[in-house]
Amino acid sequence: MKLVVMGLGQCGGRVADAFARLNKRARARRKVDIILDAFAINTDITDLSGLNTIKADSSHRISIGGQKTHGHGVGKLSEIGADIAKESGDKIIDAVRKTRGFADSDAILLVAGASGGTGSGSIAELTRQLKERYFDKPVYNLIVLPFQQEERTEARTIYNTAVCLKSTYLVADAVFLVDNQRYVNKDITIINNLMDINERLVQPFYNLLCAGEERIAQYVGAKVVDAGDITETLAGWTVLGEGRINISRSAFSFGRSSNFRGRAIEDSRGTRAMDEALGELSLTCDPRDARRGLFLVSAPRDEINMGMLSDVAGSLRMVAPNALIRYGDYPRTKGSLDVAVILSEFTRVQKITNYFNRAIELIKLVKARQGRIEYADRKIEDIFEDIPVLL
Ligand SMILES: Nc1nc2c(ncn2[C@@H]2O[C@H](COP(=O)(O)OP(=O)(O)OP(=O)(O)O)[C@@H](O)[C@H]2O)c(=O)[nH]1
Ligand SMILES: [Mg+2]
Repeated sequence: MKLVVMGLGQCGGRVADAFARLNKRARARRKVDIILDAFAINTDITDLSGLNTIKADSSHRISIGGQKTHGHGVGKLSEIGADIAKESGDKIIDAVRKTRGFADSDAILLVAGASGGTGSGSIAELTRQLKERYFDKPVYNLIVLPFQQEERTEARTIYNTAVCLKSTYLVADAVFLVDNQRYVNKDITIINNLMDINERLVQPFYNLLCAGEERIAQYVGAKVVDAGDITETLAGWTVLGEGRINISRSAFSFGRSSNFRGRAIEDSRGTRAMDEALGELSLTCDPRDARRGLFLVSAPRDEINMGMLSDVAGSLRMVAPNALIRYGDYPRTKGSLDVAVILSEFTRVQKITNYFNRAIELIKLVKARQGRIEYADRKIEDIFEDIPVLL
């Protein structure tokens, strides 16, 4: 599957940069292209120049809203981010449309941090404009949720996040949710931590996107996962993860173990990698609420067999019994067995409900302060309507 990736704001730009590196790796090691082009769009010029891999010309690092912000960002005011996206949509879409890869891409992925101003405010509006122009191309969003610390210290964090989530859900074909807090590592400094998080959050896409692009027969799976399988899986709230089991063999052993104990350990590798993938999901959620799922087993060819694939499918079905599950294999990796999993079309995500509830509390508080106390008597569904939509 081939994507065009557009990163909005600082977080979005850096994650798009990580996707661009993923493509470098796919090209160098596997001779396939999975990210046909990557863009960063920001109101902050300094952030644009801090990127490493996205091409440095002005049609790949696109500066917007210069008149409103003088190149310094929108300072968390996502309403301004949305206004700027409304004004700059044409400029951005023109830049993207002209690139070599756009026509050949299977989908567009827009990325933003939910709690900031530029990315959070512009992502839904740009998604809407892209969908309007390219109605036959899926447009997905990847939303990065804030750290717990950010939620504690600033009310605006919760409000922006809720507004962004509500807006993006209304327009995108699917919304990948990535929770920064899931990746926290207290031992390293924040910037390294962010770079580290970015590399880790794009990693599950690597095998998933490469698998359907392989043209060399020995690397094509018995059951291929291609762009069609992935687009059929993606709808609404979506999470993903990857688990890895190292396969260490002694220099003297070839192929599979003949010893029963060794064979049992080998046979359980797939399900163990699936367990790990489910433990590494990009957001804590209840898989029973997912309506669709997909997994891909990537391993050396002699590690993959139909029995193992159906065991892995069985273990996913146990935890996600309400999901229609697609799957496939990819005989490509050396030294490890990887399972990448996507769960999609969630009917309920507790963490998102919490953002909405907390934003409603904030809105009530503000309105009450303004003397509109009747808010206290209104039903929650009615107040939900009052969470603004940035479209
Ligand atoms: N995973 C990850 N999160 C990031 C990164 N940079 C910022 N964030 C998170 O993104 C949120 C802030 O969004 P930003 O992208 O900095 O904001 P912006 O879109 O540039 O908007 P303004 O600066 O307000 O104009 C916070 O929750 C940060 O923790 C990054 O490189 N990786
Ligand atoms: Mg910024």
